[in-house]
Amino acid sequence: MENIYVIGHKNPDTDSIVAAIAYANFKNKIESEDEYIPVRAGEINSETKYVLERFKIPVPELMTDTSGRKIILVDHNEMGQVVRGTEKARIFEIIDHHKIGDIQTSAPIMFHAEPIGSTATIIADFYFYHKVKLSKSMASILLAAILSDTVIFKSPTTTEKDKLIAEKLNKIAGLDVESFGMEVKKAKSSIKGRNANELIMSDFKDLEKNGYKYGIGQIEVVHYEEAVARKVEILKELSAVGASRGQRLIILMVTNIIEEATKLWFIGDAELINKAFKKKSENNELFLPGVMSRKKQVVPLIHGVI
Ligand SMILES: [Mn+2]
Repeated sequence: MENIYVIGHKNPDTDSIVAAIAYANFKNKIESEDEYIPVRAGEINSETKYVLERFKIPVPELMTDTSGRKIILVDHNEMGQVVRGTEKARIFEIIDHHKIGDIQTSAPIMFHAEPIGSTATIIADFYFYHKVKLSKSMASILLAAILSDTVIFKSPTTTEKDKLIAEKLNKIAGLDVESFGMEVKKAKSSIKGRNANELIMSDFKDLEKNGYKYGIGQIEVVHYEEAVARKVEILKELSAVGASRGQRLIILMVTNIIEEATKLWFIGDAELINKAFKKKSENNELFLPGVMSRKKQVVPLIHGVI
């Protein structure tokens, strides 16, 4: 019997944490040879805290170094998003819904990637496919993760499969999906009582293309006012965060989930931003109607011009 740790990305979001919990639980149910343990790669955000507390699921232990460990990666497959020591860990499996990144392994592994809205969708599908029983609380947190990552099915990353799996999960969870989704999103969208650094880092990704280092944070709001009132403070902190990470461009997406639009605030390379979005930014800001997804609507455009 060996311990195999299931871990999501740094700056974990709800999908990353729930995927680790649900996949470890799934593996423990279908095999008895090893012990699968969910762990987290960082502090959980307010949304994840709300979801786990509501369904009485314990917060996974923190693991900041995986060297020498046996691990399974969920919800990421890029070296920029792993914790320390991963190059010295043994990766057994990867389950993800992002583009294929730069992780290399020394042995063949199970690598399951699908271009869909959330890792939770893939994992819930495993339960259904293998007819493994899902408890009400496990079905509920998987549903929460799908609603979180797809922004209640509004994000362009949403697929029919996400909706279908969510529907199947809700046969067990028995929730009002739309209002449950709003409750989940609202748990994260409050910016009151959080300093600029916490806002930027709450859902932040370090990115790199051809040696060009940049970073994108994202916050979701139900109206812009509160964030706009703090724009100067936030831009100042963006600048500090970028400098400390050696990034030439640093972005915060302020995404309005009701209006389905994003105010993109940034420090650095305005020319690159203008070129990527074919629009002229003003006062370190670009308004992007219809844009909600960092992965699908922002990163590819920036990579297109780097
Ligand atoms: Mn995800």
